[in-house]
Amino acid sequence: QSGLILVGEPMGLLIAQTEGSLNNVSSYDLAVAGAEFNVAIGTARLEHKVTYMTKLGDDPFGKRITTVLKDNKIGDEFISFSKERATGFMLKGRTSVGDPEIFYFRKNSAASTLNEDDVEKIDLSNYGYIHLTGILPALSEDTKKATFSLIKKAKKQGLFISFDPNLRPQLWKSQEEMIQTINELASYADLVLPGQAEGKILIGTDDEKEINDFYLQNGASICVTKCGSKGAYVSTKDGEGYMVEGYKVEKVVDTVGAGDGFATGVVTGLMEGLTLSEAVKRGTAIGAIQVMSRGDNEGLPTRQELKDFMNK
Ligand code: KDG
Repeated sequence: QSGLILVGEPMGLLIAQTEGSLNNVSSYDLAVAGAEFNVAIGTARLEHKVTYMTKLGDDPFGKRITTVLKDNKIGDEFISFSKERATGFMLKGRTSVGDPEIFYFRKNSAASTLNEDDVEKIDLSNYGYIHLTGILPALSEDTKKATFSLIKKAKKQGLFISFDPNLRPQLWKSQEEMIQTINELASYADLVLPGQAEGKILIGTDDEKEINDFYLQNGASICVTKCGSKGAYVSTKDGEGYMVEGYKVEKVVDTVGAGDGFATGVVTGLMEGLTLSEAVKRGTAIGAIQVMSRGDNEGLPTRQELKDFMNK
């Protein structure tokens, strides 16, 4: 009953080989992306039982994603293929300052058709943990309903639910709908993992203590707000509150995926029975390792790599 289950949209990822606007880039490296997918890979690299559910197109991106799942020994029993719809993909720019430019080709993708019937099929009794993000409900009305029915089912069955808001304003019809949906989903979670900038949008403040207080009052038992290179601020419903310092990174290569690395660290830490502060420390370590790598998941560490990094 200890495994982790994730549901989300994986995509082909084209990473620009040169800096500058995506409109002008002419060569790309091909990889795969997806927030929940990244967490699945990170969790599998740390040798945990993990299953990932999605719908893929019957196309080269879809096939490549199934290969990555197999190579990483991620459970794929809930993967289905659509005959009519394609696997989504995205372009990612290259930059030496701030976040890279992102452009999605995912509207009406195969994964956007995941619906309540699909998640109804999952037998959650084999899992102790579920990790969800705010991306899945942003894809379509179907995925929004599916996310709610899944989180409610997980709650009823007593799984430990972690939730990362992962705001993607480009995917929502309106900012209002985004805020309302994300905060409502967060109310079912045991652990909420917002970023400071997300707090500003979701509740109107980037003060980490205020963000955590909001999500604790909203229903969570733990809230950890990511404060970039400073680390992360932890609050629990028992009244604890403390900062866990981050790791120094020599050179930030690409910020995308840092939050997924962080979630991987915290969730696997809790799965292994580490203390909350140790689990969050692991989160900051994997987040730091992630920003040093260009891909969204290639840099995710094995157990030995993580140990070496944390001991350095
Ligand atoms: O968190 C990283 C993700 O943003 C990336 O891998 C792709 O899922 C993705 C998205 O929607 O941006």
